[in-house]
Amino acid sequence: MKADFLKDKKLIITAAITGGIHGKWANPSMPLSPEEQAQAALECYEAGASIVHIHVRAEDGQNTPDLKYYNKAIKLIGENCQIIRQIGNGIGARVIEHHFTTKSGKKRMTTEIVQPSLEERLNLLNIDPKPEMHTINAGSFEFRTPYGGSLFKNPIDFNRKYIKRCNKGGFGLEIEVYDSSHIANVLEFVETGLLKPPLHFSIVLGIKGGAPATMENLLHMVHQIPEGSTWQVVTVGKYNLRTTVAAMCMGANIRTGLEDTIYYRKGELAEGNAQLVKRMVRIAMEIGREVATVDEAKEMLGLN
Ligand code: KMH
Ligand code: ZN
Repeated sequence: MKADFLKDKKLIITAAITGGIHGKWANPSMPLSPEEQAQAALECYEAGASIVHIHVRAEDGQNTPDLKYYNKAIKLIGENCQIIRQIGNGIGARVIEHHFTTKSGKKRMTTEIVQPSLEERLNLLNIDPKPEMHTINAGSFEFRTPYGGSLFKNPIDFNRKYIKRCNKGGFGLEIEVYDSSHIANVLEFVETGLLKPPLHFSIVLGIKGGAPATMENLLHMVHQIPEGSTWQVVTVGKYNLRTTVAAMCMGANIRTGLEDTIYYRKGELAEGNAQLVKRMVRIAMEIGREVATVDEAKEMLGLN
């Protein structure tokens, strides 16, 4: 589709408040407990976000597929405000430390990341109370992080099953694509009628193993998504702000939050998620993009 930067569409802001891997060791303001997440979601909602993208953590601060944390976070967020709750179905990964002593007696440590099983991911569809949206990840690739890499498995049969159950359960879908091949997978689902447009894409850039964060890659991928889709760019790492602002100028929605960037600017950690949302609202006002309310976002995304 064309990047329709001349259309006056309202801007949907998603706050990805926690993320699946790094914790307070990376940024002390990262909300980890359900209570902290509910507070962060409220602050982001008050700042202008209409969607909160969620991953949860156990008491040890590590990622977990345990529904008790999801259930609590979803409930508390819903009690605080009307924000649309979106579950990242990748769940995330646990960082496991391996300590050892070298032959010369030096103490060393390596880390590896361990991802949840597909069964644990499917179980997210049983979160109670029900969130409004789920995220699917449209293809498999080797997801490499500073803590280690592992295959991020998103087989076509798993996605087909997940989408079928989302359709049946009345959940909205956000579709994360990390490369052009993932868009091709989505188009197959459209051809078979499993996915019905308009679709809602996140073009994810900057993850090692996926497409690098360049404007060429962004435009190349935007041009492949079906006409009438909504989209946003999710850039992990140092080009997060530039590509997000570029996407906003191109008529897209935007996502911000500590999942994607722990920094406010180079060398300066973000004070929290709301600070990042507030900056996006200021930029939107400067370029004449009106921020969508939750009701407007629901209408634009076809949510009940
Ligand atoms: N941090 C994202 C790029 C999901 O939400 O399901 C990967 C992710 C996927 O967390
Ligand atoms: Zn996520």
